[in-house]
Amino acid sequence: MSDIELKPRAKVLPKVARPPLHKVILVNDDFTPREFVVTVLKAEFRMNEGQAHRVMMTAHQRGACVVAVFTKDVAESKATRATDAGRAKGYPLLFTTEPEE
Ligand code: TYC
Repeated sequence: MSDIELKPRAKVLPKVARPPLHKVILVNDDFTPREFVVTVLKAEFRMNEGQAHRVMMTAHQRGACVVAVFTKDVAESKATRATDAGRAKGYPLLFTTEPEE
C-alpha cells in the first residue's frame, strides 16, 4: 500500500433534485361572474382580495393568467377543485396546468 495521502480537491456534494413545477392557469370566459372568480381564487389559492382581483382582471383582459406554481400533483388537484367549484354553479370557469419551462 502507498503511504501517500491524496487530498481530495473538491468536495462531492450530494445532488438534491428539485421536483419540476407546474403552473396553474386561469382561463377567461364570458359568463363566470368576476366576484365568483375572486371567491374561488381566495378559497383555493389562499389569496387575499387584492391579489385575487388582480389575477382575475389579468385573465379577463389578456385571456389567461398564471395563478401559481406547485408540484404536478398539487397543481392538478387545485386546478380540478377550482374548476369543479365553477361547474357546481353552472359556470364554465376553467383552470388548466402546464409544466414550467
Ligand atoms: N370575463 C368574466 C366576466 O366578464 C370574468 C372572468 C374573469 C371570468 C376571469 C373568468 O378567468 C376568468 N364576467
